[in-house]
Amino acid sequence: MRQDRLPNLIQCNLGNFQWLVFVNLLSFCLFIPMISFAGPVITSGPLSKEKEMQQPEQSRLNQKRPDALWILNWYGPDSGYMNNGGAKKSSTIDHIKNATNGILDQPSLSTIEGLLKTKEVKVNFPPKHAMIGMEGDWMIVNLGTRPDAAGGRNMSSRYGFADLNNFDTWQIIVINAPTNMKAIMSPAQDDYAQIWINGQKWHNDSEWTGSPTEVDFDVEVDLKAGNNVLVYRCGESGGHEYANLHFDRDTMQKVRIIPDQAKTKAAFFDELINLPILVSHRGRLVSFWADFKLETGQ
Ligand SMILES: [Ca+2]
Ligand SMILES: [Ca+2]
Ligand SMILES: [Ca+2]
Repeated sequence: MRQDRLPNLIQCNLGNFQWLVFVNLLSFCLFIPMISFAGPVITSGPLSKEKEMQQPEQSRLNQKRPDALWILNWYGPDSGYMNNGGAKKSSTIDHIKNATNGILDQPSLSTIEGLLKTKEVKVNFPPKHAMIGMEGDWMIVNLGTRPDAAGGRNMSSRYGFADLNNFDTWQIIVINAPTNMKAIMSPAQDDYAQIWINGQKWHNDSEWTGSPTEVDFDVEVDLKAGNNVLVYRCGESGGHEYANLHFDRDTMQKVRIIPDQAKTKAAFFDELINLPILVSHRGRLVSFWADFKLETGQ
């Protein structure tokens, strides 16, 4: 039997409706592998010390995701680190550590204990590296109404500027998870992204992704029951500059992320105190503050 006759024979033996069902079924079967091979998820994190400044080994996804649930409200220093000499040159220096006399550093800032220190601890960038108007305090960092707001320059716009170059920014969220769980974290940055969660580094990518909604790597991360702190540093050299991030929709249905409505530092810490009651690792219901004392042994 010639192969090109096969569809005709099938069509003869099937009515129009069955034929439609057959075609739809075939399309669906072909679509499943397309979903499976959408791109690899990085599952090898967190990064070991030796790999902290290395590029991901996976190939780039290059996926534009305008409809993802981009996180637009963050918390962070009231200034970027200016005159950084270019994002790559600056990337290996822990400016948070230098600006807090070692009271904080980037990994410890991504812990509840470190985050609470920002109630008091100032970030003192030397005058040459401070933005105009910097007080060294911490503030709500808003990226605008969309991930591609401000012409793809939300590292500048969050501080009221149009288009700065050669600087680093840090932005923080707290992710309140109901249980220990995995989540898929997806950054879109220009230029250099470094991300820590709960004291460990999970992502390092020295290259811009291509657009404010373009994701190059999906990274599986561990969230623990209760509060998780994520610190997202982005280094800018020139041109566009943005630091966007989303999680998978399943995660977003389960977790609560702050800052939510907070417009001030004080309101952010009010949101932190009022996060949902959690089950501690000792198996009893405790409030956030009791949980914090358990974890820190206070
Ligand atoms: Ca890309
Ligand atoms: Ca850039
Ligand atoms: Ca710029």
